[in-house]
Amino acid sequence: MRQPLAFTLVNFVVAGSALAASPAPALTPAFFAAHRQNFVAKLPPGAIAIVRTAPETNVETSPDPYRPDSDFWYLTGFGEPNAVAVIRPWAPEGERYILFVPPRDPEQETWNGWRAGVDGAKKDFGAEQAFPMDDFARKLPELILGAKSLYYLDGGDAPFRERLFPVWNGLNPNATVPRPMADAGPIVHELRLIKDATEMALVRRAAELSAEAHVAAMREVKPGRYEYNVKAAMVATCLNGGAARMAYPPIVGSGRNSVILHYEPADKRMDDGAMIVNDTACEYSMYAADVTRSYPVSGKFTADQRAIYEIVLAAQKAAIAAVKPGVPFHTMNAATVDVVVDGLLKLGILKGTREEIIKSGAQRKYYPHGSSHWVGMNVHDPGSYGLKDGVTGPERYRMAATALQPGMVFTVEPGIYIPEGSDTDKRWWNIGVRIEDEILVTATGGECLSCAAPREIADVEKAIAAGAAPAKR
Ligand SMILES: [Mn+2]
Repeated sequence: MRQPLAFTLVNFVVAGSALAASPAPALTPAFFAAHRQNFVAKLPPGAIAIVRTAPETNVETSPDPYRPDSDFWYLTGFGEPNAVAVIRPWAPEGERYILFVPPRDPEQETWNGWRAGVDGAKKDFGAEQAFPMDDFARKLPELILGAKSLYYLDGGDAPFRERLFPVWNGLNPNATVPRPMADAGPIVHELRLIKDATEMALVRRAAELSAEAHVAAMREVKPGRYEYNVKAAMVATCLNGGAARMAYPPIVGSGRNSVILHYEPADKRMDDGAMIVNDTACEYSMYAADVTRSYPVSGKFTADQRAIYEIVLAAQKAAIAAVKPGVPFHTMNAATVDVVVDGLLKLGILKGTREEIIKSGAQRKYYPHGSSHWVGMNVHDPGSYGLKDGVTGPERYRMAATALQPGMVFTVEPGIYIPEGSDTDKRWWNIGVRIEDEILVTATGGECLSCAAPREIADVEKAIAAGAAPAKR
């Protein structure tokens, strides 16, 4: 019989695909202990942290395997639902790290999988103490006794938080204001922003596997085939490479769907002459990738498709070239906007001067999103962009002030989308192009993790030509 551990921790130590270059590192309890140590170092003296994982999913709510909350997993490595971590740095040794977990239960395990149980939580996950989850409410008052402030994470389980607060405030029934408490999210998210060596290897693996999937997808492209053939090639490559799931719902849109930023149905026949935007990537061992390629169904760019594509590619390269430690996050977006505006002016799709257009934001008609976001355990990782309070909408792209540091990972993904009916020559209609890669900040610049997916026109055309198989449904 397999040990319970095999379904929890080892669940994330998936054997590397034979195809991909970077080996997957083994995740040890020390990896998570280091995250807890860094977290504790950021807590104020006397604080207690209570961290809940994500609510359980089932076949009705998600077709994918259960995914623990990213923050909870980052701190614990514990992959089962219905668990809570309690961290009390000020308590005596042996009472500082406590896990509440689903207890061993042969009948329940037969339905829903192996459990680590209370013993496994101590032995395999480093908990100094562990209890069945059902004991949490009863033990909570004694655990919070002596804590000066509460740092919590509810893992998306709002009822958990609502039950927690009255207990915390109930410690002093005479208080007229709530006792000090804060969302622990910003602290964990700041840590997650800088990837350690193991995390870098996982992000790299997710990006490389996704790049491999994009090559496989290009081989599926041919007039008469369907968007779902492209999507299926992506999903097959990710899962064959050991991904537990996709990093986000695949976006494969051709023709008029190529100008929809988040087109999900993938049910349309791919017609000769149309462009495809394929924004699809794998999640590997809890780390996401985010990669987009765009190409013509015919396998050969028309002059007009090429003209738009070359602007987007030049914009992406300009932004990647600008990456280095110390520059503010908005640098990449500004670099893409300059190139996109200049390119659209040259084609006559925008009119005026670069300065006027950027000031009025007129380019947003065809380039409506920002160039970059953090990537990590989540595809839109929650690290801070260094925005002042109240900055919303497209201003965010211009104002993101966080200075780049080695170990940060983000996308560079300019795009141009010209919907039918746009105020342009008809020949541009329904051309959508987005090129997206993941960049790791190094000591000297930016390293593209996903650029093994072809993006030069000649390379893209070659990759599509390599898959001249007969049309299928
Ligand atoms: Mn993205």
